[in-house]
Amino acid sequence: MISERLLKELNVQIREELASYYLYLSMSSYFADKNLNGFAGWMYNQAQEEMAHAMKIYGFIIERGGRAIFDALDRPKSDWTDVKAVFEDTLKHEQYITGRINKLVSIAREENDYATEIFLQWFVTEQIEEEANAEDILNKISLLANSPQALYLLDKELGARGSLP
Ligand code: OFO
Repeated sequence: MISERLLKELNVQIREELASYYLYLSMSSYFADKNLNGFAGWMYNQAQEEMAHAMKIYGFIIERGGRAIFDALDRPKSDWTDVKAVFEDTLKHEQYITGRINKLVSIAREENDYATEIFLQWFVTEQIEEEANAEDILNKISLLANSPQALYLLDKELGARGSLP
């Protein structure tokens, strides 16, 4: 059985992952509005991944005999100054989520809950990729130097990840 303290934090994490889903959908919509459909598709697919993260935790809570609680979500930010600002926010957000995952691992250790600690390892690894992806795109955006052609090519490249619904 999972401890009350850890269950509470895992439920907070479901909300954080759903908030990530909401934020990335909002970013996707921002890009679609600017006719950057490759960026929009990339963010839409990122949002889907966040929903999958939330469901992974939901499934784990159920498996361990706990009760999942779905808390209210705040309205996500919906406007940015430019493409770069969106990915700066993405990187900041992922760094925050990494901190949350590390906190969960610490609590699992304190509670001697080895099953939860092992479960969380997947998220530890995933966060390395999440931060690296955001950093990689941010670096590419820094090289654009206000060139519309370069932005068009990057939009095309990001669109390869998947399209809008
Ligand atoms: Fe769920 O990793 Fe991003 O937020």
